[in-house]
Amino acid sequence: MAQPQTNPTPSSSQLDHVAQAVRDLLHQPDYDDGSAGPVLVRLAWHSAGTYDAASKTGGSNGAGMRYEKEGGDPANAGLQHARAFLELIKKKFSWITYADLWTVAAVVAIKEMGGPEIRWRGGRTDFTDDNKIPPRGRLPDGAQGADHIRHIFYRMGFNDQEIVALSGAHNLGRCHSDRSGFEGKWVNNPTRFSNTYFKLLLVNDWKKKTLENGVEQYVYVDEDMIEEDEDAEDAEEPEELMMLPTDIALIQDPSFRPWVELYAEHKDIFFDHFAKVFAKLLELGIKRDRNGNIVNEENQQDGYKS
Ligand code: ZEM
Repeated sequence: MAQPQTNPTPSSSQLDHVAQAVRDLLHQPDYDDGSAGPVLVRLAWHSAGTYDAASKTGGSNGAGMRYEKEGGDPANAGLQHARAFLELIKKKFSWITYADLWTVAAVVAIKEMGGPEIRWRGGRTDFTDDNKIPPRGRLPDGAQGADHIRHIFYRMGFNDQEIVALSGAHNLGRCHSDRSGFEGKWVNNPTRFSNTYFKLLLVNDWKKKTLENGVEQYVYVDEDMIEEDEDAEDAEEPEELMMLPTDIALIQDPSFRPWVELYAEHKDIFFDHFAKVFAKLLELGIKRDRNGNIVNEENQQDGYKS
């Protein structure tokens, strides 16, 4: 029987160097809205969001997205950009595992974009082959509704409050038609972490729109703003904001909606709940010994030998 392997968590001075390197690469004038931050957050989320509590498989240990089996999953389209940004840091600090780097980068990025401090623990190992990578299909599909969201997130061990708090990450970044089929950003300033997403969900009149590619999403256009702009000569074109069907499900579902209302009104509560639930997300499927070192158990070693 193989001895359980452990990988010591990086020291705090080692981590300081990595955190600074992440902060240094966030500013990317030629990429999206000028920041690598949002796509780094999505990388960490998708690396962890494969977790299945029943079989204790998946999760952020392993960095399976380096392999085609997980990296080539259409659900992960676009995340190669995040991995390429972080490859520069991995080259400089080769002692850090990809699995630790991808998760800590999100925590640093969220803080740097104005979000809360999130507890992060290291010690993840990288898979050396693709045997332990779980099957595709565990990540959520934005075209679906509340039942689907619950099915996906209950599988990971989250409750309704945690689902809504996590969804607040859609304050960040945007959809790309060549990645997910959806198009546009949720909020006007998508590189600033805040509770605006929840406010917009509640105040705007969201209308279903079918994009040219046939994908359905919800949009909001401020009609007053357009009329005012017609008179203003060099006014910027107001960009249409969007919501996924799964985002709209949060205001239609009677158990999700009160959390949207709470977070829209109380930014501090949202920040506190988000910090807790994001830390929990990054620890899914990770078992630690008394010293905090990760224990790679037999069931994780065996994995999917298909
Ligand atoms: Zn997202 N997300 N997500 N998400 N997400 C996208 C983008 C981003 C869903 C989803 O389908 C999509 C969580 C939950 C859920 C981020 C963070 C988190 C996109 C656009 C889609 C389609 C991808 C593209 O085209 O590039 C669904 C259905 C979810 C649950 C119901 C959770 C939880 C997140 C973190 C805690 C972030 C930061 C982005 C923006 C990425 C970027 O590149 O700008």
